[in-house]
Amino acid sequence: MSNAEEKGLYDADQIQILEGLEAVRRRPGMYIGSTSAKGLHHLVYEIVDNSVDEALAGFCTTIDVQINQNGSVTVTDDGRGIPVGINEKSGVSALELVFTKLHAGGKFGGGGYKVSGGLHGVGASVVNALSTWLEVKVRREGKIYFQRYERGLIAQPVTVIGSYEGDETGTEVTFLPDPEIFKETTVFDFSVLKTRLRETAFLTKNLKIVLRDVREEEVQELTFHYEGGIKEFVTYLNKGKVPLYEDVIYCEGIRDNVQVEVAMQHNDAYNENTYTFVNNIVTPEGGTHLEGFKRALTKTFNDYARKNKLLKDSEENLSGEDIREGLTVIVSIKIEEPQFEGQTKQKLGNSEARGAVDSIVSEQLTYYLEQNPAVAKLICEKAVLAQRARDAARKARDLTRRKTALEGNSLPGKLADCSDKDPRNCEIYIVEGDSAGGSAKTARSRNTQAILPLRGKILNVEKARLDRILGNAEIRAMITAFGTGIHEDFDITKLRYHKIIIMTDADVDGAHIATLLLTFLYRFMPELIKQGYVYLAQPPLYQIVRNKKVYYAYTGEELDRILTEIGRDNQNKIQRYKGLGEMDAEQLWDTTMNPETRILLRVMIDEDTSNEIDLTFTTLMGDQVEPRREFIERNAKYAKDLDI
Ligand code: TSJ
Repeated sequence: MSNAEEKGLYDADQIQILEGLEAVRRRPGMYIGSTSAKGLHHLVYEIVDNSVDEALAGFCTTIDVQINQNGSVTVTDDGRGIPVGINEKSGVSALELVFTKLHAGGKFGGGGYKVSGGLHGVGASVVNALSTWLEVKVRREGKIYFQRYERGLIAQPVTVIGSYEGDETGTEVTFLPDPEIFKETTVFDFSVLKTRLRETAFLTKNLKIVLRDVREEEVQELTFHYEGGIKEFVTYLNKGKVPLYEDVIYCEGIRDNVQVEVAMQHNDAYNENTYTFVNNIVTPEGGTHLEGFKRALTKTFNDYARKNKLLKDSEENLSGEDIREGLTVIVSIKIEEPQFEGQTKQKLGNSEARGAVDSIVSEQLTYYLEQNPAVAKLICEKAVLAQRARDAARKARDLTRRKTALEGNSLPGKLADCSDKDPRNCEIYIVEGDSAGGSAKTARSRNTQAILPLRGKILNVEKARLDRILGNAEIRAMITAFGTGIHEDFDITKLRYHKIIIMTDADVDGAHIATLLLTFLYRFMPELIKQGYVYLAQPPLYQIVRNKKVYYAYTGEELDRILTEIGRDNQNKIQRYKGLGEMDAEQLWDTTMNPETRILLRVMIDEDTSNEIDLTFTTLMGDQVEPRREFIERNAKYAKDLDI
């Protein structure tokens, strides 16, 4: 081939590359979902997934992810190193193809190797196209190869930049996301990467993932390394709860080209916590793998319970829900060509996955139960109790339904309702304690502000069965006051107040009560939170009086600022508020309830992380208070500047 011909071919290739990557830059959302913070973080996962594939293939033990000072991210693994040899047909190195060819996922070239274990998207070229620059270093056969791209185009061809002794190999990729694409933000969030990488480590037994952030002087570093894989994931999820038995029950196997892993353990609570994954990616809408698991679980336990007389002949079969009460389970499958269906294309559709999970779980769970009769008995007994509670709850619910039908909208006696009947103008303050409730009733603007005082301890809905929850007076009062109904009866158009404001003391107990209330809302009326109707009132922490002028501070820093401003001397009278009850009606109005001057935090569920949120609630509803507070703060945003 002549030089010119060679050059021509190369140019043609470059044009093709250009066209492919241009398409990515033109419509980035098509390739990474969005260009929001979520899409930004997705870039890291696209790169890391390549290393995970290398680990799954058995050649990589450690992945190192570092957020650099300049905002770029470096991913390094100790795998075989991306092949650098020139592919005969295309005349281009495999390395270059990885970064320039879209969907270079399949087999390519005559070498017979795949760029991936076939499980992941292999979106390296997509990341490349969306980066201001990207650099790759490969260590192979004693040489260090280097290449640099800018906005997807080759800025420096593959060059050997060094050599080394020994037989270590690996790949290192550094990229800087392009702010022209990621207009909202190009700043990586350590805790977002932390959650996802921890999950990846749990899902890939024995793989060690190190996450480091060197942007601040104080370097943060975390290592995730779980020998037990998803078994340890279940233990982690059940932390802060009381397990019903010690073992994490584990099943694994391969059938019909579907690799199946299931780990589960019951705790003494009542919620079901099911997490399903396909090729290490969470499937919040479930699908055939989940169906297979549920079918196996229900059938295996009913068979066992009947055979061992834990369920009498006269009794009804246990329902799946009964058996899954208090169950934490991970179903993780790996499959070559996952098919996703449903509106959001998040639901697994492969029918072979149903059968594979069903048969593997049925077989191994049956064996486990026979080997562990004490555990089997505990689970069956819990399920029988759940069955009875379910009957009782159905009756309680029928009763509430009938009641509202009979009595119309009879409101709770403790509610001081507002006179305006247009929900858009109305707000309801849920107030902790009768005395604060009294002040609030005096202080309020009765036209638009309703007050519902709650007495005593608020029920933790994570720790009670439905029949007890629906029997709780405070919970019933909230349900009737809001007007929307709960669960499948929920109807947002019946909402009687467009602001539901939780007002509790500004201390640890107050934060605890707020969390309990939010948990109730999240579990029974999640749409209220999702659609932004729920707020936290912010009572001040300090009152400062100086020369008859009154100031309020909502934080320690604010107190400091005010004192600096007005002078620090003995003319200041500073009062620290411990509870709402310490304020009189006028002070309460001025500081916390007057729409002109108050601060409200709107409680929001970040849609980008809503997959994680269930996990947050269940792991944090243990007995520590601090993480809860942190959780509230993280999910509540200042609403003062919002249009409210
Ligand atoms: F794709 C990528 F560039 F984004 C990327 C790939 C980024 C990082 C951090 C790592 C990797 C990667 C790729 N790590 N390990 C590999 N392995 C291969 O590409 C590889 C190596 C050897 C062979 C072989 O058959 O000899 C096959 C493959 C696919």
